[in-house]
Amino acid sequence: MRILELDGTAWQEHSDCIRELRQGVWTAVVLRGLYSTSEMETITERLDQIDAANAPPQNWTSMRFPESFRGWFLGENLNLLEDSLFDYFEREPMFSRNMQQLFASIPGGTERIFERFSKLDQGRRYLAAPGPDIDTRYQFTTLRGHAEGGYIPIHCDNEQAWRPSYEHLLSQIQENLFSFVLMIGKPDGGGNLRIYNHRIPVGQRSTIDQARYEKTDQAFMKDYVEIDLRAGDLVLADSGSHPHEVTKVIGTKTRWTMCSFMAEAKGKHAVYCWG
Ligand SMILES: O=C(O)CCC(=O)C(=O)O
Ligand SMILES: [Fe+2]
Repeated sequence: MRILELDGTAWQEHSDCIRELRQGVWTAVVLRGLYSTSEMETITERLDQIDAANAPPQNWTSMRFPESFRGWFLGENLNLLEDSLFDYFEREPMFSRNMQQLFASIPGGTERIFERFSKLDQGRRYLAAPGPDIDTRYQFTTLRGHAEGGYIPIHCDNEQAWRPSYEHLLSQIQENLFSFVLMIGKPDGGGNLRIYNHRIPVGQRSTIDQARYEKTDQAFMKDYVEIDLRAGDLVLADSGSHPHEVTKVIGTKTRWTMCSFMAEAKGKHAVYCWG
């Protein structure tokens, strides 16, 4: 496994590193300090407030992870939606407005992320995946809170695409998914992204259980890297094919992140994002 760490202005010399990530040269690319600590403190305070009183006009749609994960979303996670996507696209404009308000006063807002990606991907455009009707699009991300003891168990993101809610999106994208995680509010401990040194190529549809059994469970579970993000750092990961998990959050501070799934458009002219 190879992790590329880009500090300061080092990213300017890596205009091709996201293509390399998709090709398997890198398992993950870490962008240090994409936002400043104080910018992330501002967002964390706003999120804690939204969380304390989720009331109009900040009408966020929220969803929960399965109960034992002690996590929730602001915005809607495609993986957990019903196959009909009933009303989902109608709620997208409100979601985008809420995201804009959340990042108000932060120069560039969330566009800072996608502009940087574009520069690391030979100028490819990054945008919300187009929906089934001409003026619709997918919600481009989700925000996630994880409380004390919260976690995400081991999985590969490509598995999501087998769900009925992905049916339309799959007709728009190349099949290997990747993702980013922006650390907004770092918990006191834990809550790290742990990536295992194993790759399940897209299309293979073998399960992580099979991989664990083949390598022996112990050998598999010991062979990983943990990405330790500070607030304002972002990781791009080949999370479609690498098994990964989020380790348990320690302490009472909420782990706040923003996370999108991404894939090249069918014609490879752009990269589509969704939450
Ligand atoms: O929050 C993270 O670090 C990873 C999230 C993740 O793996 C997922 O939502 O699929
Ligand atoms: Fe994941």
